[in-house]
Amino acid sequence: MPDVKKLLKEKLTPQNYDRLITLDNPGMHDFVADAIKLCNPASVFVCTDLEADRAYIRELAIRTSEERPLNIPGHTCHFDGYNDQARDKAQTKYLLPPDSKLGASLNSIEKSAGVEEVRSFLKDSMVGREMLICFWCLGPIDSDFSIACIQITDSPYVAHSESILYRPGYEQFKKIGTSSGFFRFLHSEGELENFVSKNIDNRRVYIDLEGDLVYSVNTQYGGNTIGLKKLALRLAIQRGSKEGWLAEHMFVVGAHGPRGRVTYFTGAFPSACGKTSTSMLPGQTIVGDDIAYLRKKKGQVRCVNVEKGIFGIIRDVNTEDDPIIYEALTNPGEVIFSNVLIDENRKPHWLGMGSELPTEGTNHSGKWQKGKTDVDGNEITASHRNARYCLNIPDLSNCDPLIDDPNGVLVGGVIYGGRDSDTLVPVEQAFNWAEGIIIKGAALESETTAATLGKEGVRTFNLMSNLDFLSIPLGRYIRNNLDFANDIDNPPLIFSVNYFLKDKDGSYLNGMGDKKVWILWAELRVNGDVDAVKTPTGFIPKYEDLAKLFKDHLHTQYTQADFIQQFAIRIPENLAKLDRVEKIYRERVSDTPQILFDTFAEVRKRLKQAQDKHGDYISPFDLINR
Ligand code: SPV
Ligand code: MN
Repeated sequence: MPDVKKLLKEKLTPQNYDRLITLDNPGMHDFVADAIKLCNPASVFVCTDLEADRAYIRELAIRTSEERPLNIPGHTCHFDGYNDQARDKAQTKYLLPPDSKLGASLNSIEKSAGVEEVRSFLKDSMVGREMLICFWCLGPIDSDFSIACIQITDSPYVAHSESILYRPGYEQFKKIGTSSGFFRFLHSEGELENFVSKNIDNRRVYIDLEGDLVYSVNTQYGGNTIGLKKLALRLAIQRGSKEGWLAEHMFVVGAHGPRGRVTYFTGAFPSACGKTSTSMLPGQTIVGDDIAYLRKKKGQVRCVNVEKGIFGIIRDVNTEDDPIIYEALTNPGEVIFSNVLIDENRKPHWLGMGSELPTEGTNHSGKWQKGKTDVDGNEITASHRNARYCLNIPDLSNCDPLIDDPNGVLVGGVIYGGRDSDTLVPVEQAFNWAEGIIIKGAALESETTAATLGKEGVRTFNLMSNLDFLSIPLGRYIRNNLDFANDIDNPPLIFSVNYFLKDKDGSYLNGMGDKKVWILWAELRVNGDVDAVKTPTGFIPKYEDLAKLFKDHLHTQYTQADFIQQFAIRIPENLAKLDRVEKIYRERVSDTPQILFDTFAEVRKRLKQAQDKHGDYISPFDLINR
């Protein structure tokens, strides 16, 4: 018997060994054997697609105190360490082989040194613990979009989260036979103290693009550990680039237009900028809220949600702004809360939930009472600003019926959004695909949020909201996006949205609910139902179309003054944005396609011509009929 099978036979119970060997995939067996040798677990559990196996993982999460049951059946709460509350961008790196280049914007480490370092942290990391071997599928099962994945982890919380977020993959693994084209993830939370990762200084997330492999260690926060989420996105961007499809940080929503028409939109927004709430807009249907793959099929762009659950920000989920999620979070069903406040009755509370918060309880800092401060003297909020919930989309009443369609859904429009207080109008359509990719997507900026470690509120460049996850040079990524529509007769329309425009006093110009109108206007545009006003940067709505949408869908009166204030073209701010972003491309992105600079120059020229004619701030009414 070859060494690998011998080792597996020694370390696994007969049942678990059979489960693994039934999948006749030598590359997968090698990966498992190597992980066992390295991490040295006390036992190994192989999870199949059976409900009983998922139940075992849920129970293990409780037994190990990684999750605690809450007062509603099916609800549990998990805490990450006090300093382990978001994605660690600094310690997430590509393992770079000699002679390969990713460009200065991508964080990398020389491969042999990086492998040695991360494996030294993984060495014997699972002593005394159970290793969980899980199989999941990215994308709908049995589809051109599907990618089989194996996750090895010692965290039942990670495995439990994945069982909610992804489709089962054991049967899918049988279908791929001996192929090596699967993604593999090895995670250990490392040494624990009070059930959370102790050695945060040794937190590492290292990505081996050649091996379709990601190592993650000494961390529990989902964005660092749930392999199929942002770690797989990095592997998929590289694979899509080789195979001619796109892997994007995008929601997918079915927008419901007149006469029962449904038009699907994908949307890329940086974390915590209204992405989930756009995918959950009242009256529309959700396909996904975070990651989409786009492929061309028969001359059309189609896409899938690679997930089937939501790992969403819980802050501000309340009956008014997110009624469907609030309902799911307050009724029986499978939900994992993370980093919220738990009271003595095992009830979860979070910032912005719309009711008064208790003054004491348990949160990510341990025992908490109002006014508690951390070692730096900063007040600790009741729940963390990046606290999350994890639930199944099919459990929601607004789940789109095509969520699992192996052919994906037809993409009518693509939306780019960001947190921008002073530049872009609430919604605008790009003149064409290339200009949309360049001026809406590649020029995307956003003010930072609590979803990553570091200061909040700083304006940062984030092309296609995908910068954190790019695994190919930026110029190549832009080129791929441009070329994607080359052989498509009617590519999706591209829009920008901005929900965060403020007046001079710093108050938001729009209500949270207004985004529904912007999306429904885009739906009408995709279907050629309404005209638009031409601006130097694209097409914006006509006042009367918005007034009707506000009246019909939000039952509010939208005034001409609102329209002028929100849709004024802000020439100095738009020019400054072009300058800022162009500087980044000139200085930091050596492979920027020339068409990006040419398009910036063209748009700058149009802005300046409009400025000469109308001044710095142009009312949309001044642009009509010209
Ligand atoms: C995001 O931050 O974009 C998320 C959550 O969707 S994470 O898993 O942290 O990436
Ligand atoms: Mn995300």
